[in-house]
Amino acid sequence: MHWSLIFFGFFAGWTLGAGHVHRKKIFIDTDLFSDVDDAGALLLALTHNRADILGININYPAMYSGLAASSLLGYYGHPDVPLGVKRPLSNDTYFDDYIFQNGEYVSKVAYHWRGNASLPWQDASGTWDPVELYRKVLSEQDDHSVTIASIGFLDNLSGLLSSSGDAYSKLSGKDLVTAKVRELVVMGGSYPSGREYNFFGYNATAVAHVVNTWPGAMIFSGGELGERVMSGARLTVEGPDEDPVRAAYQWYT
Ligand SMILES: *[C@@H]1O[C@H](CO)[C@@H](O)[C@H](O)[C@H]1NC(C)=O
Ligand SMILES: *[C@@H]1O[C@H](CO)[C@@H](O)[C@H](O)[C@H]1NC(C)=O
Ligand SMILES: *[C@@H]1O[C@H](CO)[C@@H](O)[C@H](O)[C@H]1NC(C)=O
Ligand SMILES: CC(=O)N[C@H]1CO[C@H](CO)[C@@H](O)[C@@H]1O
Repeated sequence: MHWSLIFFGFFAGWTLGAGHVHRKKIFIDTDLFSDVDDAGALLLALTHNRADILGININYPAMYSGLAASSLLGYYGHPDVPLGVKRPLSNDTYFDDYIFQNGEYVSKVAYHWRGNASLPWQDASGTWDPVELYRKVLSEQDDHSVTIASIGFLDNLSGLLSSSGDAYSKLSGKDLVTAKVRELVVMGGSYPSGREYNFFGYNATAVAHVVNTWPGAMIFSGGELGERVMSGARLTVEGPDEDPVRAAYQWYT
């Protein structure tokens, strides 16, 4: 993803009954791999008292992305949140061959915070298949209760839409989405027109499939919204020394 602004939008937007903290049920689909903003988004989501994180899927097939997410989940006190990673798992790490200025942070967060991870070091084979995880988690939720936040590529969501009934639910992927999902919030695209990385950068066919066939409400947060929003500066200066996302911003920038 490129901007975590999307989170401010939907955390700020919901209503509270008097005295009740409504915790929004959120499933996050992220490309925690290259740009550090996905780490910033996970920090916000995992520490926000009104977010009930049901699961995290990583839509880039990289082992270290899964390990880093596992470290973040453990560090922020959510070791039980289930985690999926797109297959086949590779040992790819990010190399910035576009402007050569940005550093790799994912394997470093995974390594330095491996003590907080539920996964064994250098082995992400215990993570879920993302489509299976979507099906399991959605089948267990109340109807129309889940917000899916997509802050990366849309391949796994495309896979969910194409899935058929399984041990978790007899419903097809589309019917499962219709029954359980309240809204899909997508950081992707540019509006009214343009070219944005999450849409063209990996598999545009999967993007078109999701955008054209998703059976419920969709909200799009375009690249233009976050283009000039620089995240992480204050965290890197004032954040706790031991915070993994603070370190991620330092390594990346
Ligand atoms: C994360 O790991 C560090 C170092 O092992 C440990 O001190 C800390 O308690 C762990 N945090 C959590 C939330 O498990
Ligand atoms: C990734 O690296 C680990 C540790 O060196 C190794 O066990 C594994 O086979 C590698 N996986 C791939 C797909 O190359
Ligand atoms: C891209 O997405 C489409 C639609 O989901 C899928 O059929 C195709 O296999 C994907 N291509 C790659 C290279 O992953
Ligand atoms: C459309 C697509 O690429 N879906 C993928 C989502 O993730 C699962 C699990 O890794 C893959 O098997 C699918 O191919």
